[in-house]
Amino acid sequence: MNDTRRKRRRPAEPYTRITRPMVRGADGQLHETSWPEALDAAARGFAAVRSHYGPDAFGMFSCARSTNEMNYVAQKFTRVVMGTNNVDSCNRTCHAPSVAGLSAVFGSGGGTSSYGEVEDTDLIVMWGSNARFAHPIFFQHVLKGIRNGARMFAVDPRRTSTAEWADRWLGPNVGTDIPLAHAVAREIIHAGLVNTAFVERATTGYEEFAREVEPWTLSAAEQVTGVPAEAIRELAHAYATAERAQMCWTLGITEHHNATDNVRALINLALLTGHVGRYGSGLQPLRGQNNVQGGGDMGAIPDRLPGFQDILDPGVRARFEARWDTVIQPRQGLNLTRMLDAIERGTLKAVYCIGENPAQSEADCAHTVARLQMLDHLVVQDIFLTRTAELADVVLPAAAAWCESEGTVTNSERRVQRVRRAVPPPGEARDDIAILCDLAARLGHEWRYAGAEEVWDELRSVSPDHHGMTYGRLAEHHGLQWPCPSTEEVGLPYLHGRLWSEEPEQRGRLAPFGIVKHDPPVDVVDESYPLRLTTGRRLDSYNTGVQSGGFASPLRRGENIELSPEDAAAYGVQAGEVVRVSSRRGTVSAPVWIDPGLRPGLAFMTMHFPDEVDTNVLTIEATDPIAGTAEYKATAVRVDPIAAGAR
Ligand SMILES: Nc1nc2c(c(=O)[nH]1)N[C@H]1C(S)=C(S)[C@@H](COP(=O)(O)OP(=O)(O)OC[C@H]3O[C@@H](n4cnc5c(=O)[nH]c(N)nc54)[C@H](O)[C@@H]3O)O[C@H]1N2
Ligand SMILES: Nc1nc2c(c(=O)[nH]1)N[C@H]1C(S)=C(S)[C@@H](COP(=O)(O)OP(=O)(O)OC[C@H]3O[C@@H](n4cnc5c(=O)[nH]c(N)nc54)[C@H](O)[C@@H]3O)O[C@H]1N2
Ligand SMILES: [Mo]
Repeated sequence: MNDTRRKRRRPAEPYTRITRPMVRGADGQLHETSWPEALDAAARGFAAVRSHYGPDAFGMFSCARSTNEMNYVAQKFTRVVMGTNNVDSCNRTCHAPSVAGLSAVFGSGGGTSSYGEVEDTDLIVMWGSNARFAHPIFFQHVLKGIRNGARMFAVDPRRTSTAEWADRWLGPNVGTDIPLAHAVAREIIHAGLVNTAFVERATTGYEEFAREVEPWTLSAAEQVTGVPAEAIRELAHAYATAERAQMCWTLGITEHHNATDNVRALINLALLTGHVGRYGSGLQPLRGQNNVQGGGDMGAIPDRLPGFQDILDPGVRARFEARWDTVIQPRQGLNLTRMLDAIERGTLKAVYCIGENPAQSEADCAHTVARLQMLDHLVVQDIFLTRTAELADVVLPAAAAWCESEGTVTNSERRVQRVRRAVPPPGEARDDIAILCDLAARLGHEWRYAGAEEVWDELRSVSPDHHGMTYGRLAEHHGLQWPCPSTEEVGLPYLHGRLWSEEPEQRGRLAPFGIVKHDPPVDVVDESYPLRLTTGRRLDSYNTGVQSGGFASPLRRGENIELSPEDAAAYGVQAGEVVRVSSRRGTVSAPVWIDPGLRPGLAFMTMHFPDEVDTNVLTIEATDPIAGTAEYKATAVRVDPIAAGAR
């Protein structure tokens, strides 16, 4: 197996913005060209695939860093111009399990609380979330909450920067969150701390749930999770007796092969204690990219139309068909994971990839690159020449939505906010929506949007949850939270208050407990691969490093394989020494960093520095069957010193 893939740039050489369109020539290289030629080439390829193989041979990867308006147009392009529901985004790699779990319980995938509520709560649980690094703005609210007297528990295998701020740190073994949550639930039940009024009024399936968690005594859970029984007991009592409590989680919960079950296990705790549907108490999956919440809300996912409306509902489809003058396929499309599978099966032939870098961000990325190379037609629209763009037939230079475009984005508290064009895009780079519309026109659909606001007003006309949010009102109120069905309303700060209603008919559909079971990570730690590698983020870098790699930072230390002091000693390796890290899929080399926050047997890497180390060469493609999210958080690896002569 190859030791890191072919290097295209020198590590120190930053990505530079792309300013002219490019088309792959007969010589196999990408060449700069004019916009009309690039758009013609892009459209020609899509038309050819559509006519030879049918609509479902097309797939759209939409951009969670761009605006709501762009995501609305991208999914409309997929459904109306190409005639398929194969549209998705990076939500698949992170919080799709949160959306699946919350939707199954509450009928809606959004976080239930507002950021401000963590300032006014008694207990904050950060479960599998390193918000101090990954959600620094939200973390400011957490710090205010702590200053106001809230206690914080952090649940993370690593003693993270977030854990440093917590009153208590629980460090479970990777992939043991269900036993831990079940033991918390069992302790709450046995200590008589269940909120029986809420359970009886608002939930279903309690008896079966209580039976399911019964074997998870504190000591049984201690054995599997490694968390001392007393610490589990303390978390259970703190959560159940708090007047108000916020359960926040992120990828430590969702990047697992059984992630939707993990999410259900945390939701169960809120149902048991009534910590949902009230001011100050709620469930917060802190979303990843700046507009990943909005992308899903806009229908840039395979199972929902704009306004998170179910594609399987004939009434919903009929309304969109009338509005768009089209026929929508009465079935869910493929999610990103399944689209990649379909490329390998030979049924998906063309991909339009907007602001996504799967060649680097997907688990087992060497496999993903091989799949992308099987496509008949790959169009990449980005602001930088990414690894994925380097594989494309056509590259279209986009304006950066966050500072060069008009539109809106939606954050984890469901707040829709305006973004504005502050600077012009470089060179010939163009707005994502304008590019999409030019391609639609070449494929027979003339959409004449005068600007982002017109797109937004079309969305408002089809999405009841967004109806009351005009651009004028968004500016006036500094953003509004959905649902906001009329221009008289300011949106809901917290969701599911209905579950507390005295009137059965106002409670609506009750919230079911999830009956979920422990299922350890797929990539087994054994004698050949004795270390558990988990991957994640650092404060100073962003995702695949495309946007953060180009700027010098005294903080940034590049990729490392982070080891506990004990393991470094056992392997006889020093800090800074370059070692080989191997998994069952590949090998990379990285310098050692010694982190006393890691326990023996646990290692950590990021995915921020592809030119130094392609971490996803190591990770496993095992995916959650419901959400399609990969188990990035649990890889089995081996660390080998590089023999002096071979260095
Ligand atoms: N600075 C910075 N901020 C970012 C990003 C970035 O790249 N850089 N990316 C953005 C994106 S797209 C996202 S999705 C978010 C992600 O935000 P986070 O989810 O907070 O980030 P991660 O570091 O990936 O993972 C969080 C923690 O999960 C822990 N963990 C690993 N395995 C387990 C487990 O089995 N159980 C539990 N309980 N915990 C576990 C890890 O040790 C890690 O500390 O951040 C967003 N914000
Ligand atoms: N090992 C490991 N791998 C992971 C994860 C992990 O924890 N561990 N986390 C996963 C997660 S949560 C995520 S979200 C993914 C992230 O995976 P990706 O979304 O593939 O990675 P990003 O680096 O965020 O890429 C975003 C792209 O959008 C482009 N872009 C930015 N703004 C705009 C715009 O306005 N318009 C257009 N057209 N393009 C724009 C950027 O240049 C960049 O190329 O990685 C996943 N991969
Ligand atoms: Mo993410």
